[in-house]
Amino acid sequence: MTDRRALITGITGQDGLYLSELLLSKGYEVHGLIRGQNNPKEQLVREVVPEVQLHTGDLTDLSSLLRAMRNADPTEVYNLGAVSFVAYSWDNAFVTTDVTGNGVLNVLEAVRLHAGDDPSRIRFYQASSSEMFGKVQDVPQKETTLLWPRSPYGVSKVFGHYMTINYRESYGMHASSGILFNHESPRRGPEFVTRKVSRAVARISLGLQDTISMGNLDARRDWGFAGDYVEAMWRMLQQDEADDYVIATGQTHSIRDLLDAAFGHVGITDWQDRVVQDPRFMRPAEVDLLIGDASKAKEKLGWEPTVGFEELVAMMVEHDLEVERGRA
Ligand code: NAP
Ligand code: G4F
Repeated sequence: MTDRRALITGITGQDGLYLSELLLSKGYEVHGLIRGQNNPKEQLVREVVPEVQLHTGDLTDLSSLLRAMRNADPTEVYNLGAVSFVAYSWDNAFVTTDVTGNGVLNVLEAVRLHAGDDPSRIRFYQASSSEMFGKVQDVPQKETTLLWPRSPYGVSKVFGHYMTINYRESYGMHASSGILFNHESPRRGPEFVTRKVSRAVARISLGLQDTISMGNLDARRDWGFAGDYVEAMWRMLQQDEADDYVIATGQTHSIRDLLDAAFGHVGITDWQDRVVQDPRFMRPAEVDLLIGDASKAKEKLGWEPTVGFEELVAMMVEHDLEVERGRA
């Protein structure tokens, strides 16, 4: 039995899969929390990372988390589980609060109770988000920037963020929070804008679809590659002291830039006729500009992103071309 055991909530998500691969490559025994009585994504986890041991549980059910803690007996816990789609959080604010907000408190409690006399013996990572900056009060945003969330999701993440800090300060837990800016990959859910665009562009270029319906094209995001970002999570938990870190590329691009890059990759330079503006995809309150300052992570963790915006978009479009050609 290895002495490095990780328990990951959100194992079926984009980051859960990349983090599992990273930790397995480092010799960890990896455990994952999976919810529901017949989760359709279980098969994916079993195919991509068959070594991972799965435990049934839900972030809203403390007893299931305690059982998972007892069975996995982890040395590190990564809380990646969440209702993570911002647009959905307005229509489902209570569920989002329960899972994305109160769920963090449940995991912290499970860690604290399982750890016993020495709460710092189990290291904890919380997946905080640049969405917490919302109506941004600094440009670029850093660890000390005032939080001003603009969505029920953002508010829930702020709760989880401060609970993590509070457990560190109250119980001496080794609890760190990664304030991660948007990170993407071919594994990104199709509801998020990068994957929605990469899929549609692949289909349009293959003649399988004519147009794409979009919301606000002026919002700007700091987009990085998910594979780079899980490395930062791991590095945070290897530090002697727990702390909070911004993880970002320091570059910002609009949704128009994203469309330019994705359509450009398949040789379509004049994409305006292909994009239909649809009010259904506009949000009640928007986060207009995100751009992060990750200099603390660079200095303390030695972390830097390795994949730039154009390369990321190309990677995603290429992946979707392959998928769609297989379907054609
Ligand atoms: P994701 O792909 O949407 O994955 C979310 C995960 O949470 C899924 O495994 C999902 O399981 C699980 N989950 C949802 N409700 C649950 C519940 N009640 N109990 C247990 N698990 C539950 O998200 P991601 O992109 O990998 O992001 C990982 C984390 O980082 C999330 O907390 C997200 O909010 C945060 N974050 C993401 C970004 C980003 O740009 N990707 C940036 C900052 C922060 P099912 O498959 O069963 O639904
Ligand atoms: O891809 P998005 O849905 O991501 P969003 O809202 O920035 O949230 C993601 O990143 C956060 C980190 O900052 C995470 F915490 C969160 O869990 C999630 O992973 O939307 C990006 C932007 C928004 O401004 C949105 O209004 O794209 C704009 N957008 C324009 N048209 C669209 C669309 N977004 C989506 N999903 N679909 C559209 O058609």
